[in-house]
Amino acid sequence: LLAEALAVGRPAAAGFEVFYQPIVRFSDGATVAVEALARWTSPVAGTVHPDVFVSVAERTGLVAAIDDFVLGQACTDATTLAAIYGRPIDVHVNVSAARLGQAGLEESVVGALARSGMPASRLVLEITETRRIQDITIAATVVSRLRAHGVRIALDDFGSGYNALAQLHSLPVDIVKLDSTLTDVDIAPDRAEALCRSVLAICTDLNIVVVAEGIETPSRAHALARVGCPLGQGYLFGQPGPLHRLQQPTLPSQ
Ligand code: G
Ligand code: G
Ligand code: MN
Ligand code: NA
Repeated sequence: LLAEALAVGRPAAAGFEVFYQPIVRFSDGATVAVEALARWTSPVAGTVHPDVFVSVAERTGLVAAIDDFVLGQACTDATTLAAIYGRPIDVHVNVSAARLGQAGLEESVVGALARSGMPASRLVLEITETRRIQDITIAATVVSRLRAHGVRIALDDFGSGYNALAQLHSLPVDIVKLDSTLTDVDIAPDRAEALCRSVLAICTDLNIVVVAEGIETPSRAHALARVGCPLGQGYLFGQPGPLHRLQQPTLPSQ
């Protein structure tokens, strides 16, 4: 079904769309970026959860088509996003780690930037891993080439699964997205704070900016801000939604 939907070459016509979720600065609640997220309403099967279609797409080699659609749409939407927030903001786009070992990613990124006119300095590629990166040397080369264009690289889901400390040794990244399991101060406050504080210290040493994921409650936001985390993302600040539903979120009061 997914192959049929993508075979047409126009994912939007097959029910794909792009949602955006704000990434917020803890200190003043300002939205500094949005993450673009693929959504699919199949004309045949109805709403398909992204975890489902992304993993199917990765196993069947179709994920590049989805990633490129989201990349193109997000770059095109950058002008509207700047109008909504009153200033240019960063746009995060997910890239399957499998693509770092394949040809064509650099061309896709350069092409999407050229067609949209979006400056490379506003684009952040989030490397999302579901399997171990096959060849870390090739991946590091691709990442370096992308960074040479002025694009920034984020390591997604850091601290869970395959996204471990060793990746920071091998890959030159600009941003780390702290996985929500580490930021859950509601369940294990002392351990979560210690883990977040330690990752922040490492990232500060490496000149890497940290975004805390899964900020659902004011207590998580305050704990992360307290340990010095600059940026956060989660349902507290805004659910992923279509472009027209984006608005400035407000930080909860102390
Ligand atoms: O948006 P949501 O949390 O429901 O997404 C589920 C998973 O799908 C997340 O891990 C997210 O990174 C991934 N995902 C969402 N959109 C894209 C996309 O455009 N490309 C890739 N490769 N992964 C995506
Ligand atoms: O893996 P990645 O970081 O790309 O996944 C992003 C997805 O995480 C979003 O698409 C969204 O569906 C989900 N998400 C965003 N904020 C929250 C949150 O506060 N709590 C939970 N459980 N999921 C979230
Ligand atoms: Mn992501
Ligand atoms: Na994540």
